[in-house]
Amino acid sequence: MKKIRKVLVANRGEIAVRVLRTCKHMGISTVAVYSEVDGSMPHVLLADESVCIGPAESSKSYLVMDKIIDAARKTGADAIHPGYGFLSENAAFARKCSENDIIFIGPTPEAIESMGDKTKARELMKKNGVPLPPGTDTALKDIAEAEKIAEEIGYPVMIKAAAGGGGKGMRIVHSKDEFTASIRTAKSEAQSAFGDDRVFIEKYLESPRHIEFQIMADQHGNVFHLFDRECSVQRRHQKVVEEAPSPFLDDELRQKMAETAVKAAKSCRYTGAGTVEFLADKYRNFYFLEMNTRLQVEHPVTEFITGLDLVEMQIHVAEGRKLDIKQPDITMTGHAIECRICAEDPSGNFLPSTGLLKRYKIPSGPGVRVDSGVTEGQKITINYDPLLSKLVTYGNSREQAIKRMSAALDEFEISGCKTTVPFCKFTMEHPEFLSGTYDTHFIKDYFDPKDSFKSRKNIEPIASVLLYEASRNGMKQRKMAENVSKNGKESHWWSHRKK
Ligand code: MV4
Repeated sequence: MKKIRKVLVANRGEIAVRVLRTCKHMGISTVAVYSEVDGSMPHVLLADESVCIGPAESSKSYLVMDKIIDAARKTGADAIHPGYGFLSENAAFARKCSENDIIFIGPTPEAIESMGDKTKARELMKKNGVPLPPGTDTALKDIAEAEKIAEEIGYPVMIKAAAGGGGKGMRIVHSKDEFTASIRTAKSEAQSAFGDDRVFIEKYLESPRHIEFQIMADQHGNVFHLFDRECSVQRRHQKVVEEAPSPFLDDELRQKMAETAVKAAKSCRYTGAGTVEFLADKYRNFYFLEMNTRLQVEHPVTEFITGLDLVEMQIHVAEGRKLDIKQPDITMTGHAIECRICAEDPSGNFLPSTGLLKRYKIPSGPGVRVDSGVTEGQKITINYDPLLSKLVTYGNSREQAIKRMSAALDEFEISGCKTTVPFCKFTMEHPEFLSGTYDTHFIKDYFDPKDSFKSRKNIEPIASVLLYEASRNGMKQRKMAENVSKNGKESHWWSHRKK
């Protein structure tokens, strides 16, 4: 057991601020690292100490292991928290930390490696009775073998890169005659993206839901789950809206998936915070997708429904403490929703949006949490991930959490770059989301940039402008708009499903 006295946060933006906050609550000294363009970022101002680690390019700063280690040694930090992204799932970095007698606040390098290689992960899951989509659990040897397997499992199939994850290097193949070309392309993409051309095949699950379970495990063999999160509102494998608990699960299925997630974590002797991702199909079967060996962006929704501080738990585990809880002590209450507020333009295919953050006024109020990584006056560039902040709301019910989210989105004032706020607002109002029956095709099926902001179909034009304006500045106009639209045609602009 080694008490951690000073933590260096090897990250930037909202997650760096979030980790620093818990360190402060725990009386732990803090060190921030920053690139030459990040000197006035909130995380630098919040930390007790800070070290410049180089130019704006991540490859010359946040991703340079030796610079992070040197900053820790120079400031006497006894632990490093990697956040997510950057070096958070880099086994070599975890190894380098321990070689320098610095605690890596995360899992062992071995756990990172076994879950990072998707074929190794599948073999381990299969051995431990964790359900997988039908397919191969080893990398394919040659195209002939691959073709035979694809025939056996039946089209459509999904080709995935062993070194991939998060959707990188994935291809859907709908028929035999597309297969050879697709495998060849998938292999060359995997080779250029990961330096590893190994691929495997799975049965493609149509319209699945993406449901994940939070895991927290200590170094004494205790593994707990902290319930589930629904992450099906995704765009090109980037989650946009997440919620906990999933509206798809009932108690029975939740228990089954939770036990499976704990089994998956135990199979790789996992320690720390991790997430087991599943896909669930419309027959309520579920399948292991991958395990993320880091704290996830969307962890605040789990913190809201369990009342736990996941970063505090990570630090306790990293100190070697036994988690002094039993599974039944971990309960879930209420409902939480997270919207990722990104500098992207939803009406421009979510392409990154840059500019100067002229106005940045965050919402607040009962059940509202904003994990913010930026301040007014800051330059938004494409140097880094476009995530500006996470807007998280909590309610005693899903409906209350949604209402609070919708109101908080109205209150959020951001100008100087486009953001995903209007898309999140669209989601909070969409019947498919409101009913909880959405799946991973939600954005593809329902979100049409042309329709949803400028003019809403089948509603009198005046009402659509008022509705749009009302959604941006307050109730009065909205009431007017709704009255007008009530007298107009009843059908909603969103009632068509594009399928
Ligand atoms: C799948 C799938 C359907 N069938 N695998 C893998 C990475 C993760 N981010 C999404 N992944 C998926 N894997 C099988 N066998 C569906 C997804 C998936 C998805 C795929 C394409 C486009 C968007 C998606 C959103 C969520 C899940």
